[in-house]
Amino acid sequence: MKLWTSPWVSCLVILILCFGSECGTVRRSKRELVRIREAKATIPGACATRLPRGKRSLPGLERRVPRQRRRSSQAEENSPDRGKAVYFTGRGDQLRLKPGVEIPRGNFTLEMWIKPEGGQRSPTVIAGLYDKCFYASSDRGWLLGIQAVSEHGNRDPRFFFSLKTDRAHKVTSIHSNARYGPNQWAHVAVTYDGVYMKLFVNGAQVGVSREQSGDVFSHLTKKCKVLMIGGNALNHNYRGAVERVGLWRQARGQRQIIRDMQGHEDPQDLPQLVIRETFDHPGRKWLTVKDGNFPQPEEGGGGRLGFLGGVGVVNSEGILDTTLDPPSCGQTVCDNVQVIKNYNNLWNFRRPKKVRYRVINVWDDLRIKPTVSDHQISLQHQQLNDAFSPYNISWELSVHNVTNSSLRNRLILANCDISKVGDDACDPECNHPLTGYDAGDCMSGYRSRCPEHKQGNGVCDPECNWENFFYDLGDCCNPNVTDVTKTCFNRSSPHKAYLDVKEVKEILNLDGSTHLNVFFANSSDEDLVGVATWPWDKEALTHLGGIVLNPSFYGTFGHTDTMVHEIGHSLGLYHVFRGISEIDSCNDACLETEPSMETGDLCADTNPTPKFKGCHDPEPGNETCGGRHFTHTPFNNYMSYADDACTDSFTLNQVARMHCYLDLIYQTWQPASKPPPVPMPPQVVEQHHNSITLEWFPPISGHFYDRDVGSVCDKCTEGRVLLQYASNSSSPRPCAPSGHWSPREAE
Ligand SMILES: [Ca+2]
Ligand SMILES: [Ca+2]
Ligand SMILES: [Ca+2]
Ligand SMILES: [Zn+2]
Repeated sequence: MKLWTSPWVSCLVILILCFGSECGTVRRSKRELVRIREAKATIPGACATRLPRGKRSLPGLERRVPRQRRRSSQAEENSPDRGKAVYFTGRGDQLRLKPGVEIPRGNFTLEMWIKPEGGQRSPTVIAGLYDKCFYASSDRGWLLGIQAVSEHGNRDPRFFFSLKTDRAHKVTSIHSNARYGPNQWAHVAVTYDGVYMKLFVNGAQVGVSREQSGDVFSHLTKKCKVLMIGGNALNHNYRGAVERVGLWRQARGQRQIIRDMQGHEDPQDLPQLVIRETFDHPGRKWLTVKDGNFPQPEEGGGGRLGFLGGVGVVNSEGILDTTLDPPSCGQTVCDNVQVIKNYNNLWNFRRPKKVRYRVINVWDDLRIKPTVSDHQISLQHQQLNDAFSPYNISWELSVHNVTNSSLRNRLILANCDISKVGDDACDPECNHPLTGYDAGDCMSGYRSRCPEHKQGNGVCDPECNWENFFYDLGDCCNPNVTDVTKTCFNRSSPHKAYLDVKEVKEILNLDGSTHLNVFFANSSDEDLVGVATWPWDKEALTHLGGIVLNPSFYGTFGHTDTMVHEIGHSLGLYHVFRGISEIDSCNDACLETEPSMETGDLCADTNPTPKFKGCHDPEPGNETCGGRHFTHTPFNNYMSYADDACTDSFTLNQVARMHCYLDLIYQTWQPASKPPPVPMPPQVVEQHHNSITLEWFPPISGHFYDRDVGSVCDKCTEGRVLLQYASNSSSPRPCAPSGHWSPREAE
């Protein structure tokens, strides 16, 4: 059905915040047959914490914050001196602070609300302090602006804060952690306290440096300093709105900045305030540049009322909130209900995907004893593809052979962190004869006697091989006197008889971005059959990612579904019993009472079930959060704990999740790299009597498909804006007798 002839539609491409789990949690799932042991422990040197399953990791939480912090907070809207937003055109409406105002020489804070348009040049200066006397050192002072971080074209533009004190030899620049959102209001603040320079966006500290020190300038050069907003003399001008600029002679702390952002003003702070510009009378404190004008009030600024268009939430500026939040029990955009429904309902999201995996087979130096046989590899490969091919996922095998007796002959502990060996607490996952029973930790009460003459006598004496005798004064870790692969229990010795999986992965150092790597661990713990890395783990695409399998449960009859199960975890699937048996408390956001895409395993087509190994519904038991009878439970599902004879399928929701994570995280494991899909249809964000504005969601990965530099913007108009025009559109609403449809009907 035709709509009116040529309505224009502007394409506003809104960028999404980073999805990466920069500060992600390290979580390991395993298909243990007996017990779950996932103690809380801090991984040294990383900001990662091991959390019990069912608990959310940080990235999901962090990503939800910006929406709450959007400008529309009550305090801000009601603040009497909120002032008005002015619009800088980028052409001759920059402002210079009048000479009478004393610009802070030392500590300072500059903060403001801004709504930058897309397609700014790099760099763009929003505000800056310049030196008009010393042309040779024109970079003295500081700048707040927008700069492309990528070297190719104008990609990945971010807010930056740069500073060069009069004494410094070079400039220091810090950038925000993610690209800016065009046409979205953001509160930006930069502070300097003589030691630290910091950049805050929407109240969050996103950059810090201590490269500069001391005052920004001295008394002597005071008269030379010029503060400008909206651009600079080099025409690096800013296009977009600015509101409520504050300049302080102190480095404000994060808490104060958040209060400023919310519009609260503490009268005690006011002596530190140099300027609070609300743009009601800009001519009082500011001068225009030569032949320039004052920036005009923003057209329709703040007054525009948005409306809901489908799933996206449109804010008061008529701009979609394109951050697709996961439910509180989820982690990423692939846990968003609407996204997964689209993957579920639209076949083209689930088009066949071929994925590479690599089996790491370690041999002894004589090449006699592989970790897994060719027969195992081929049988498992066949079974793997049989399991996944009905769901349009196929696996491409490669085998990486490593010849290394020292690795082959050592015990590899799949789930024991090496730092726990000999830490004076018995850790069952580290308890094995070849670790000397957790270096004695699991032998409490056992006291061996070691005659002094045997210590360090060049023979490894088992009765002396304990930590308190320094492992027989080194005898038992000396490869010249003993078979260290049997006797060396000292975790700090390079000859120790065991390794943890992380050490093995470090030694092998195999790229995790090209293949799903499959490692083997001859675990101490016969119960442990596999460990996987979640797609949101920060290791997922590194040499520390991949899955770890017990070779006895790999390519052996009746045990081939273990790998299917572990790969399910790698592709973002939880255990079907997560919502009942892997929750922290009955208040846990993941508790699954009814099948739901927002709780438990985030799949509505797997009924809630407790952890259970049988091939039938579990008998009524004592569930902590209300004793219930679980019926039609998904015991046949690969993500249950039933054995191979029972498991045979994934559900449609699970398949949607796996395809989504393959698009979101694992593009590089697939030989045919495609542009990441856009998970949502465009939404109507604005309508006038003869036009509507649609907004497109960004691609699911947040990364736009790379084209050759230079060709990206050949369709752009001035100012790097891309316009798209619709020539026809349709509506399910009936046609009015006049034959004309209003935009209302095009929603
Ligand atoms: Ca221990
Ligand atoms: Ca000895
Ligand atoms: Ca479920
Ligand atoms: Zn599992």
